[in-house]
Amino acid sequence: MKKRVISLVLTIAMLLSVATVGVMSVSAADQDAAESAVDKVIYFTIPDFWIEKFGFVQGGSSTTVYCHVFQIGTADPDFKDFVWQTRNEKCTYDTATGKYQYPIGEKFPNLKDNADYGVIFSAKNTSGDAAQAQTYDLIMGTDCYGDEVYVVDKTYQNIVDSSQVTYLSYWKSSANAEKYGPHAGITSLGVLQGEKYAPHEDKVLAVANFIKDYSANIPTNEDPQVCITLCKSVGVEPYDVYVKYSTTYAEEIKAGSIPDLQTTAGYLGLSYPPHPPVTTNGGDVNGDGAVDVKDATTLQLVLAKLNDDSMAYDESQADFNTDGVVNVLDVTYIQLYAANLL
Ligand SMILES: [Ca+2]
Ligand SMILES: [Ca+2]
Repeated sequence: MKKRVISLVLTIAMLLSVATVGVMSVSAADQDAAESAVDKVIYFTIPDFWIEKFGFVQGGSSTTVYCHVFQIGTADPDFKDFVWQTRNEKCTYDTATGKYQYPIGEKFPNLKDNADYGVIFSAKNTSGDAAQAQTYDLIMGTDCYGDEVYVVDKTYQNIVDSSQVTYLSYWKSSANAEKYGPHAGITSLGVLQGEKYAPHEDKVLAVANFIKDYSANIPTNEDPQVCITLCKSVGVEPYDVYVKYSTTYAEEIKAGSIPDLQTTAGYLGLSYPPHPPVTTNGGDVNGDGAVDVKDATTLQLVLAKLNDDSMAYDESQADFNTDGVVNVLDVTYIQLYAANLL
């Protein structure tokens, strides 16, 4: 009985939504035009603590606000970025709303829905002391159009230029705040900074790039080593970083302009040449509740056909490395596992 009531409600809701779509489609063309003019704008407000600290005037002629848009990840040849704090990056102040706005749809008509971008707002006094402040890299997608960026009183060093202090900023809409945030990046010293990777970004490549670009900053006698800690904080497997590095930068490695594979394996705490990580399953071959060296011994005897019927042997536990066959590799991996080497 209850089920029927629910489905009736759903049917009514569906009818209503169909009706609404029907009405909307009449003026769809008009709406599209209006949308591109009004909604493809992003908003910004100078935070009070910037006004106090730097002497900015919200909406005042002595202060200019700029919006810098950049690509994250794969370079799109259609993307043309503007020079920092130049005319095309200027925001306008709307006295009605008390907000700065940047016409992103007009300045960047070719941004793609399935690509990652970043945005930095900055404010500058154009008269007097020329004080300026800027936000830290904030990830942006085309679904951020119409949303507003706000600043919090928390700073990071600029990843590219460590002499610059930048303030963290976020999107106001909760959906955008969930998806996009202060961009996670690796500093030249191998420290993870920021909060999020962009939706289409390759985290494994980011760590590989750190090794390529900043090997001079990687001490080899530290424990735990920089790259191993970095893999953990970024959430990637050292082996995957090794593979990405070796395939992406094969030419540079061959030319000797960046660390060779043996050095890189060392940075990542891998043997050389490294083995792919093993997925393990089972292993309690003798069924005594633990996976230890006794299981390796049992499996060895079974494989050599030296076991007798009195010996406990559970075949379902024997393919320890999950490669589909039971053989001497499983003995080896159980031994490594028992010695805490896996
Ligand atoms: Ca066992
Ligand atoms: Ca196996």
